[in-house]
Amino acid sequence: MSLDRRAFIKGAIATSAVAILPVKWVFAGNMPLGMASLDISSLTWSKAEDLPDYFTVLNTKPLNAYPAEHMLDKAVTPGDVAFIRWNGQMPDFKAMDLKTWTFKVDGESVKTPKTYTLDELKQRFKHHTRRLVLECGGNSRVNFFPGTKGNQWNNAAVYCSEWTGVLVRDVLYDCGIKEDAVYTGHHGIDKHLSGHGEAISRGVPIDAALSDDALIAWSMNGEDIPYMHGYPLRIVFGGRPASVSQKCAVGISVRNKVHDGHKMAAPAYQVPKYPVAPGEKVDNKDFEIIEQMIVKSLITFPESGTEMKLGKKTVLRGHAWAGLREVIKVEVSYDYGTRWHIVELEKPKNATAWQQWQTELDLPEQGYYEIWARATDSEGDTQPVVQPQWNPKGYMFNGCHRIAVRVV
Ligand SMILES: Nc1nc2c(c(=O)[nH]1)N[C@H]1C(S)=C(S)[C@@H](COP(=O)(O)O)O[C@H]1N2
Ligand SMILES: [Mo]
Repeated sequence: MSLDRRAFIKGAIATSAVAILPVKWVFAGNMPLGMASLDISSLTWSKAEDLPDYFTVLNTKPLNAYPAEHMLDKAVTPGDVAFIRWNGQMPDFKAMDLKTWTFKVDGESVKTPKTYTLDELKQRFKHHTRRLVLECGGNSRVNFFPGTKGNQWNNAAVYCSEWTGVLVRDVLYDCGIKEDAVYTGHHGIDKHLSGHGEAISRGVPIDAALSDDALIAWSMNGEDIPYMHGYPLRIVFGGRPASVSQKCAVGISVRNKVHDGHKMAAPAYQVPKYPVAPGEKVDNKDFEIIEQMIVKSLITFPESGTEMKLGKKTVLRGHAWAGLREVIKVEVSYDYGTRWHIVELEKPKNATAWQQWQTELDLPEQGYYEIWARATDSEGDTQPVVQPQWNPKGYMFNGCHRIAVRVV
């Protein structure tokens, strides 16, 4: 992005100067004098109050908010509908200075620690663009029975945007990695709610950091990263819990042991090593880190609650993804899983991007229906209908997504 669109949008809104807008502002003349136009760009949102009211705000300290599932209908998720998750204080975005922003590579297992400016990262390494699914480990938590503590996400704490940056691998190799490297640790600028220490600092096995699906990105969907999603630089991994995708990133440590940053210890972002009964208490020593997300799908059209006309075919569509695997089949049912119908499924744009599916529905008679979708991955794993393995923190719920429609 050559022009600073963020500054431009703010300027346009502040002055309401119709003449400088690059697009035609229909009915601009009808706007009452002195009224400011709505800010529709997520680029400028910097606090909870800036979010449009189609977000459900779970809490503001820290800020966590999600949209309705049908808002994720597009193949590439726009910044203004992606869920928002902060673990601690939000950074003072307006005080950020791109000229002095640096990214540091350090840790026991790096050969030569180095610090890069944003310009150096952009100039020294090859640029890559990838669609990557970012899914919170606790996405869909609201569906678990018995319920578990934590943010009660609906099924929309997931999105797939297009990220541009450099490969984590290229930067790590530029510094050199010692033989004993086993893990990475990611660092951001945001502070713990107490004001002391990092809000969150998670990492991945070193092989994951050296893969094709790990970026240090400065752009989301071809523009600056919206503040809420990690401006000005984000470490992004597809297919893993989104907690490893550090926003407002300032560095990576190459570690000779599993990273011990904040929220690495059990039970945060961990599940029991063995199956437990729903509601069972589990000792912290019996947890293991969630490294990958699992097969799942969403119905994004039509919106749940839609009325359909009898005898008129209706499009049904959505997305499916499977962590580091590929989805090979999506089926839908409108009779509570009695019969499943295979639908059209696209290949992923790149590994760990979500895949689009669609079909035409012809519901047999008037009345109420539930529509269910389930995806199957390249290893034959599929989504459970009721609920997956219950776990104390309510992670990785991948039961079928359901919507309700009425035929009239
Ligand atoms: N700096 C920073 N990065 C972070 C977090 C955070 O609190 N601070 N939260 C993580 C978690 S738990 C999730 S689910 C994702 C959310 O990304 P989003 O806000 O773009 O949806 O960011 C991850 N990266
Ligand atoms: Mo998360």
